[in-house]
Order: sequence, then structure tokens, then C-alpha cells
Amino acid sequence: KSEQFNWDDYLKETESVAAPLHCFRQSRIPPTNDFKVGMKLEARDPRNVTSVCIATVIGITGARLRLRLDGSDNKNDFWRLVDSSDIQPIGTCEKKGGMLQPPLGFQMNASSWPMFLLRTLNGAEMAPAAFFKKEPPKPVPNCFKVGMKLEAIDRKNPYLICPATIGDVKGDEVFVTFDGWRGAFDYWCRCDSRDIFPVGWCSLTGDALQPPGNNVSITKSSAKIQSSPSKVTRRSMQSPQKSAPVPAQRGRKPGRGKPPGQSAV
Ligand code: MLZ
Repeated sequence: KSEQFNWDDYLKETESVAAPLHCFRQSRIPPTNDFKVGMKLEARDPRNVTSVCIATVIGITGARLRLRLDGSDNKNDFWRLVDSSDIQPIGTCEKKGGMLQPPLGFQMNASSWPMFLLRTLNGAEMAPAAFFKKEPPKPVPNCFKVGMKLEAIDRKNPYLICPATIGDVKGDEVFVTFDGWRGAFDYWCRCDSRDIFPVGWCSLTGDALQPPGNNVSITKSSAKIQSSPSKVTRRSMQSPQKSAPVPAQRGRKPGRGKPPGQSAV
């Protein structure tokens, strides 16, 4: 059967190092997730960030919640850490003198919003304030270095957390490259992004860390100082994938450029 992905082996195989914990805006010990499916809370609308809306917990994964905005469809679910500043107990908005807003794409007539709000909150199970954890402070300065390994949310498939490598660093930003996917999912983000985690995060939260893609040849991080670039073809830790593995290509940088015909989903 498929061998399980193991960071210790993988770091050795790729001769790379894990990005230090203090680089991340994450708590050293992941916050406990006490939420239950069905509980309601207030959440910033990811598609309209000036709006605070009512959201329902649709699922629980590790230290994250799968959320759906009340009055929205089921195609725009999003995931937030329990210590995210994007979520708060019901009542917080009003206490601060704000007004709860209908989500972008509210499925009913805008005029029905006040009544909808009353109905959705009536008899709702509200997540207790103690379940919301304080967001960790921003790490300063950006201490990521090219080649460091991490775990990162795949923004195209945000329920997935995947092994990744810092591909570039610019000011406060880092380029997150996903191991084994040749650039199809890579993105720039701030070094204090809540979407990136230290190596070992998923094993602490109980999240299923995805294995690296198998469409890869991995350049050892030490390759730059070696006379000939040394490559490791991943075989031992491959997991079953729907797509046929693309053979490793020589002379290709990892995580860059899209291979022909690779689907991004
Ligand atoms: N459905 C996709 C998932 C790819 C996830 C990649 N994450 C970096 C596939 O299997 O192609």
C-alpha cells in the first residue's frame, strides 16, 4: 500500500530544513477546536471584507472551521482558524455599533434581509465566546529563506494543507511553491499569512497533510553549492493519485511552470 508521508524522511531526502516556528503567525501549540457543526458565529465575508455576516459551522478540520454564510449558497464555503481575527461571537458586531450585513450574493431580495436575520438567529446555537482564540502576534521581520519547507493551504483547494517550499522572498512577502505540482498552485503571500504553517502542524491538529504531488523532480536545496545539480526522484513516498505520474524531467526547477495538460483541480 501507499507509504505515509513523513517529514523527517522527506527533509532528509530533499536535504532541506523546516522553516523555524518563529517565522510564522501561528501559535506554537495549535489552538484547541471546541466548535461543533451547526454553531453560528459572526464572520467577515471573504468576498466583501467590509461586511460582517452570520456564518454557520459546516465542518471541523483540525484547528479550522468550514464556514458558510447564512443566506449564501453552498458554493462559497471558506475555512478559518479558530484563532482567526475574521471570526467572532454573535453580538460582537452590534456591541461595536456595527450592523450585520447580508453576504455577497444573498439569495433573497435585499428587503427581506432584516427578517431573514431574525429568523436565522432565532433559536440558533451560538458558539460561546471562549471558543474563539486570540490571534497570535505578527512575526517581525520576515525570516523565511528560500528553500525552507513548510505546510501551506492550497488556495485553489482551501481545505487542503500541503507540503511546500519557500521559492522566493521579497520584503514582507514569500513565494509559496507546492512540492510536486510544478507551479500550478504556487502563490505569493505575506510572511504573516494565516495560510502557512510550520512543518508538523497537521500532525498536531489532526489535519490530513496531503502528500507532495508526484509530478516532480526535487532539486536539493544544497544543489546551488554543488558542482553538478543533484536530483531526487520521488518514488518511495508517492501516494495514489488520479492522474498518471509524469516522469521527472532533468534540468527543471521544482515548482515552476505548468506542465502540459496538468489539471489545476
Ligand atoms: N484535485 C487536484 C488536487 C491537487 C492539490 C494540489 N495541492 C497543491 C488533483 O489531484 O489534481
